[in-house]
Amino acid sequence: MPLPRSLSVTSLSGLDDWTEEFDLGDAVLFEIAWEVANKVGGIYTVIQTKARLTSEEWGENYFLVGPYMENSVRTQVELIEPTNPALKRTIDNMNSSGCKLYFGRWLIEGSPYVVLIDVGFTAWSLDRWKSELWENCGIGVPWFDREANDAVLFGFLTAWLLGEYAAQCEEPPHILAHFHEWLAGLGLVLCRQRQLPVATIFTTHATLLGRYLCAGSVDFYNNLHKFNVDKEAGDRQIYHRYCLERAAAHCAHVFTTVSHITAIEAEHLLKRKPDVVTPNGLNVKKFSASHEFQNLHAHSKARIQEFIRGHFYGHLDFNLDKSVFLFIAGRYEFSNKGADVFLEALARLNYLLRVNHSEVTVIAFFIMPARTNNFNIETLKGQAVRKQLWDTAQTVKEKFGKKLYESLLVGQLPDVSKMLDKEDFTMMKRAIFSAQRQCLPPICTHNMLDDSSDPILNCLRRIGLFNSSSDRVKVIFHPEFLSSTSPLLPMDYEEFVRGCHLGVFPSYYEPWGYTPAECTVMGIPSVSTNLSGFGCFMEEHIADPSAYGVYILDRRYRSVDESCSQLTSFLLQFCQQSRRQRIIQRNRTERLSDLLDWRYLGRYYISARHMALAKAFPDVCVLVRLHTCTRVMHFGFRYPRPASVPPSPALSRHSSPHHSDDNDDDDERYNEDLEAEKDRLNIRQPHSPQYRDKSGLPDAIPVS
Ligand code: G6P
Ligand code: 1S3
Repeated sequence: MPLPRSLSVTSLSGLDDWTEEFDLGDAVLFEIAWEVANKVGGIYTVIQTKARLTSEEWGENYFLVGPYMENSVRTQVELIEPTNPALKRTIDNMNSSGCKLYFGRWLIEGSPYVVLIDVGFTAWSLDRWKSELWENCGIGVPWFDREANDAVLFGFLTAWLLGEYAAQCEEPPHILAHFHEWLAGLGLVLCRQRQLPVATIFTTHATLLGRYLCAGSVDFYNNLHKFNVDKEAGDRQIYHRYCLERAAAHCAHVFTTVSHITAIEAEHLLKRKPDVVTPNGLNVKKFSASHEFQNLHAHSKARIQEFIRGHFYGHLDFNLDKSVFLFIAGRYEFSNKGADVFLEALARLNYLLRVNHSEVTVIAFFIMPARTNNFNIETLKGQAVRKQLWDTAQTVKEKFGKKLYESLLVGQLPDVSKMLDKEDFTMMKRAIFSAQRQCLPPICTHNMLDDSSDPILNCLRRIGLFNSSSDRVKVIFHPEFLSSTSPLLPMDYEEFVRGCHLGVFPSYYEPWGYTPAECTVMGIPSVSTNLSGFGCFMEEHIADPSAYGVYILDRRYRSVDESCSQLTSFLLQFCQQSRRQRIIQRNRTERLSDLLDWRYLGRYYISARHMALAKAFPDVCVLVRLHTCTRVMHFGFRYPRPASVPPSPALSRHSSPHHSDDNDDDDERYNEDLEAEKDRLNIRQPHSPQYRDKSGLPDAIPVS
């Protein structure tokens, strides 16, 4: 049931008080992105997870607009007739003018309506539209850039859709169109150029130049103010894309981005300061019993352990129960995502664990898609050998069990030496022989197409991590996203994350960074950086992030070498934690999930929408304190240090744990800590009004 769509908002935490009220009436919200029902990267996650909240707010008047991708539509979208009469006429008119638009419900939480545009169907208009773009906006798009060509088609078609919709409405409509990222930005530019009655918002999730510059060896953050942006874009042959992005940012009534760090970047590279920072949220699932996520961890970990047993067959000379699973995952941008720093830290960690004769073994997973031609034989064989050993053990167990049972039935204790016969031993020996291996366990699970030039593989060759017996750090590179239907590791990403111990995301360029955020809501500790939107956000709102399992690496004020050392020290400390310490830390991590829920973070989107409506339709919507529009907003709350952590980081056992598994005193103290923390939480229950800040966020102390 949609909520009444009144735009009255008072006293949002962190936002200035503004008390205007206006009725949305016939207003409709179009949210436009290339990743609507089309999974490419993080923007898909933003839109998909936010849909429920936005649908609740806008009800029948919320439409997502994206490209028509047959495969995704087949599995994710139920095609239906448009419910809104004006939109139905719009789609019919466009379809009878040579376009192909589909209407449906996207089968995700909130089941929002989607308008999907087949851009290829209208490719015959590309040249004409490109000329128009050149004549009206002075932006020339070269023929060979397929992505930019798609952006042109998508832009013209979305502008056509909005213009046609406006024409089909009986009363002058109040249309709000929210465009995400440069690929969708041209639609916004055309709306303004054609003076359509549309309030526009442009959100950038990363700047094009930022991404390109960081991928090279540039000291990006120290030179932000110095870049000659036109030249840099031209040098990288992305000038036309850059123009589209910059035009969208400048034409928008309201310009937003996902973090403060990207706001600064946008100000320098796009030459407009964002009006609002809209941090990315998630749909947080709360379990009724708090230990349930811990059970899920144990369950998923057992499945990863099974995979490890197969992968390392013949070399299982380490204790799986004392193994720690680390992982990095995401788009394969080697240095932007910090895979370089992670690998270097792993090499150093390997050395430290070896010289300290540690019993801990670290298994580091790299889940980053690269060009492959399927799984390699050795990896598949590993799982087959494991299965064979398992089957042999089951057969012998059954025979053993039967004999044991028969012996008990006749009231005798069995003669253990006769329980297994020669045939059983032969079978077992054969299984053991077939599990011998002459080579080292593979690093990579797939056949890489660019093996000799792959940055991860080359780095591993240089630092000498080859999964040899003496290595305490083993590496598995899975160059494909995970899937529950994989014959190798049949787990989806969420299950995999839950089964790991620590996500490591030492990114250099990361406007937000969903991966550590996802870890947090699943109660899995993670490493992020003070150059990522997420890391900065957590640093701002948590007094002692590492105590909560949110390790923030300094990549801003330290050299690469120093950052590697810091990461090594985080990892070493993490490896030295006892199981009990890890459990306590996971509890704390999970407690932060409210902070990342769209229920709270969605307010920044609401605020951006208000501003856009107030700017575009000043006669109907007036912001009493319009100056809020030009401020980058801040939250007004901060999570305190957990009660059990001493105030000085030097004494903080949780942020710098270095205790052995056998230390009962420590375990005892941790237990007491946990109890103390529970007490503290009881007096600060979510429903206890004296501890609620204006945001309504539980367990948060307002900052004065
Ligand atoms: C969860 C489970 C425990 C299990 C633990 C393992 O907390 O509830 O039963 O012992 O995970 O934790 P670890 O950090 O060693 O994987
Ligand atoms: C971008 O995707 P990316 O991984 O290329 O957008 C994401 C969603 O806003 C953001 O989390 C990420 O940092 C950006 O880099």
